[in-house]
Amino acid sequence: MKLGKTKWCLLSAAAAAAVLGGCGRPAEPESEQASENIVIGFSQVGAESDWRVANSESMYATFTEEKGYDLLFDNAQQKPENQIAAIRTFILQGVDYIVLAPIIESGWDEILTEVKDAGIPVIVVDRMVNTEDESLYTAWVGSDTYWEGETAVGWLEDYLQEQGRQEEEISILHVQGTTGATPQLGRTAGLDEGILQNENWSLTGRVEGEFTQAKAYEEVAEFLKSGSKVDVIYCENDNSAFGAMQALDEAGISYGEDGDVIIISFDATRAGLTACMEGRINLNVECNPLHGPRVEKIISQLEAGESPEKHSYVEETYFTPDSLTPEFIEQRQY
Ligand code: GYE
Repeated sequence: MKLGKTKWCLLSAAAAAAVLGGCGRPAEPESEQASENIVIGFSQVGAESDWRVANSESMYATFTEEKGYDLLFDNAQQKPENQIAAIRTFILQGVDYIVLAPIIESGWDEILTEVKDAGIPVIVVDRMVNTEDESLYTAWVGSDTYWEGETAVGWLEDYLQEQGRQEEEISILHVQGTTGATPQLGRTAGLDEGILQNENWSLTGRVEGEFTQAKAYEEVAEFLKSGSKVDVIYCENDNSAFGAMQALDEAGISYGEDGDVIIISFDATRAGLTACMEGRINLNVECNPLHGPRVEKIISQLEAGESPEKHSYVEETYFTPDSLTPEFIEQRQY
């Protein structure tokens, strides 16, 4: 069913006419008029991490022209205002669907109301939006980052117990992701709860890694200059773990299975799992970026007039060095 095409042409003409102040029907490019495809405007967070690159690749690989889609991809470069501008452009272009991977949870009510008024369904993917009114988006699919945080903390409790360190004072350095992003909120909530529950654990520092290797490296290197004791570095994604490890290497501090500092990471990308298999990362909690087919399923349901589930969570697991082999890592898609 190609309902999308008709709506797209009508809306793009109307929207563009509105912008031109109603002074006549604007010319539409040939290719747009002829398109039978479902047009998707995708506002992506950025390219800050290996996870994100895998996520973008999954969207490109799913929404191909051969399969009947036109994917308009916008990279917001980690700036929320860029996402708002991209969405406004998608409205003017009269896309059939807007897919939004929001950088942060807040600040969506106004623009999503504009999208709703334009009659375009919004599918939120990966991170969540925190809106007054849930009817501002049609469906969300992503990871349970609160589960991920709790899982990491539960593992750390067990690991310290196994090592007979359950009574020891444990100093944790926290490398946080982008403030206000769902994976930061979920993973941080797990750690905060763990610190409340274990009175021998304390936060020795909290730095902003912004989910990138470069920022995490800079912040951890700076922190290490203080000479404070660090037993655990809780990194909110693989790339920030790489940055932290780089800083530890330079400071001559050992880490991982045979080292002095326990490294916890999230994502379980190939590079992250390789570091884990080598014993450099002690725990890697999985976060699956392959959302293209999941978003496609939601779009197919909408095209068929069905109602997709409002929120769907991806099932995930976690990895430690002894649970990994090169063959296993090789066959993973990211
Ligand atoms: O963990 C991180 C990325 O939103 C779940 O964003 C995603 C996170 C992922 O930059 O690597």
